Amino acid sequence: MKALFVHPGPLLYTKVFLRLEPLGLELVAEAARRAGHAVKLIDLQVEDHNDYHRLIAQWRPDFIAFSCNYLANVPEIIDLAKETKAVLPRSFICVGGHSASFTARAIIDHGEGAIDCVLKGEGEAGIITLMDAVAGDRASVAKSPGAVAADGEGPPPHFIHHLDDLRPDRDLLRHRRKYFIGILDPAASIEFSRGCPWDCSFCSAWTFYGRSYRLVSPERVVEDLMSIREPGVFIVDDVAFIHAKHGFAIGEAIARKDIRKKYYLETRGDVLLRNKEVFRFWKSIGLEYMFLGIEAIDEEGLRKFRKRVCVSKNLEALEFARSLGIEVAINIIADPDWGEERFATIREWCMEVPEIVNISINTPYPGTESWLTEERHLCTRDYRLFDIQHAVLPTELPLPVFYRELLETQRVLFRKHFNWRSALLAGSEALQLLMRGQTNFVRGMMLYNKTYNLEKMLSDHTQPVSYEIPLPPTDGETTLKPPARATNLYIHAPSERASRHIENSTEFGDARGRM
Ligand code: B12
Ligand code: SF4
Repeated sequence: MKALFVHPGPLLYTKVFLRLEPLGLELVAEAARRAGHAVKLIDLQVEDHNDYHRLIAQWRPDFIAFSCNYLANVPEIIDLAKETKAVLPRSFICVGGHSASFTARAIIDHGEGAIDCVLKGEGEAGIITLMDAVAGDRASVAKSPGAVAADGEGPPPHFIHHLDDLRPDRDLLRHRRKYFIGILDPAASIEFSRGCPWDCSFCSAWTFYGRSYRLVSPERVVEDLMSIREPGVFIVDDVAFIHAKHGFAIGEAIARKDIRKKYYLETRGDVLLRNKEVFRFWKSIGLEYMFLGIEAIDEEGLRKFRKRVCVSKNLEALEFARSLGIEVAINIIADPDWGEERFATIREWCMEVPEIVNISINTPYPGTESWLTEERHLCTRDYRLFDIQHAVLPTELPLPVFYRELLETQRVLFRKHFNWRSALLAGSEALQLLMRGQTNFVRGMMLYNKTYNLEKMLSDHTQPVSYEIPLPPTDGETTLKPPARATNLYIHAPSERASRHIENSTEFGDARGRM
């Protein structure tokens, strides 16, 4: 079959700070290619809808698969599916990815016949069986593992046999130089591990993989890294280097091969402190930037998010990262109930720490525990606003005042990093990038004010809504009661976890987040 894999368009964040290659989709597309299908991939983060329509008109694929990791992309994908079905009525249209897995039935319903199937879970395993069913007996589609169709639902999705069996088809992307993260421009993405053994209440990374945690072997990582041409590399793992041994083994293999890249990763404060030597070693081989999900600066907030770490540990982690000379960005979650005073306290705190601070908004979304337990009623059900940059719960302050405070806080933080010293530094690095023809970082900085703008944020709330996210079940608390608890949210049943003793004590940890 001719199969087209599609990544949807950019979201707010992508326009300014970073744009990353769609690694998950490259992996799924490669699995289909290996099974003998002709494959193309289009990334609408860097191409537009006209390019998409031109491609389907010329190539006329039999199978079109959209990647839906982000809820905010749901309306765009549904509209594209409907437009495609109108011109290629015999094509098979499927949607997969993180958010699609948690909202599968709603996506089928919104599609009104245009979307033939949502494929839940890891795509590499399910896509082959699904494509076999499409090519052979379409009536058996609804029996494929992970499939949700209008006329039924298959058994739960399977995990792939081993992460080492996978390979992303990086050559499928036509504009590789468009991917960047901050000053790492261009940057490729790579995966060292999959899943997360923690269970924060606002996050769905762990529910998707049934709290499992699997590793890619160092040999396989190095092989992949050697095929990457870009000088910058973003490590997509939810929490990097949970296992010191694995982190060292990869680092040492990289050093032996004398691979020179600059790396960006995300991890937790307690992991950083537990595995100091790994991060020190990684600094020596090119680790330059790190993102730490601090989320709250008070114990109560951390408990509420079930972060299983305390404030003092997080502060100690920041100090350690500073001592290594790694540039750190941290995230703080703003609650819609914040008032002016709270924003002022946060601004003050942020000005005291040298790190780059990112502020997101507390957003319950399908697949998280908060989705089931949040008692406040959603004030909007527009998928496009579920991007943790907009308020979807009622704000204590009038909405314009809340956004004004938020934007002011973000602006203060942005200015903090663009003082004359860093501006000079960034200016000279930007100049070097421009001289190499890389404009992503500079363009992003120029778009800041236009993107993070009060009128724009408010007008996003007044757009006509074609598709509404279904309401959470009303028996949220019951769903979370023992013995089932959060396992009811899982897409993949719990399975392998490398060194299961790590965080084993929290396996069915109590909902109050005791450590
Ligand atoms: C890396 C990452 C990013 C990267 C972007 C990666 C990219 N190119 O898209 C960055 C840092 C840019 C990012 C940003 C954001 N992210 Co993010 N991100 C992740 C993270 C940690 C890993 C994703 C990843 O690359 N995994 C590795 C690859 C191999 O897996 P994958 O992409 O999931 O693909 C697999 C499956 O999903 C599936 N699949 C994927 N596509 C398809 C298609 C088909 C047809 C099929 C069958 C299967 C399939 O098969 C793939 C292979 O197994 C996830 C958490 C997680 N573990 O999933 C959060 C996550 C996806 N992000 C999240 C959020 C909220 C955001 C932001 C909105 C945050 C913000 N501050 O604005 C932004 C918006 C991004 C944007 N597009 O503008 C949420 C999603 C929430 C939601 N329900 O919408 C997640 C789940 C984290 C969480 N806390 O819960 N993110
Ligand atoms: S540690 Fe990070 S990835 Fe894991 S559950 Fe918490 S927020 Fe999600």
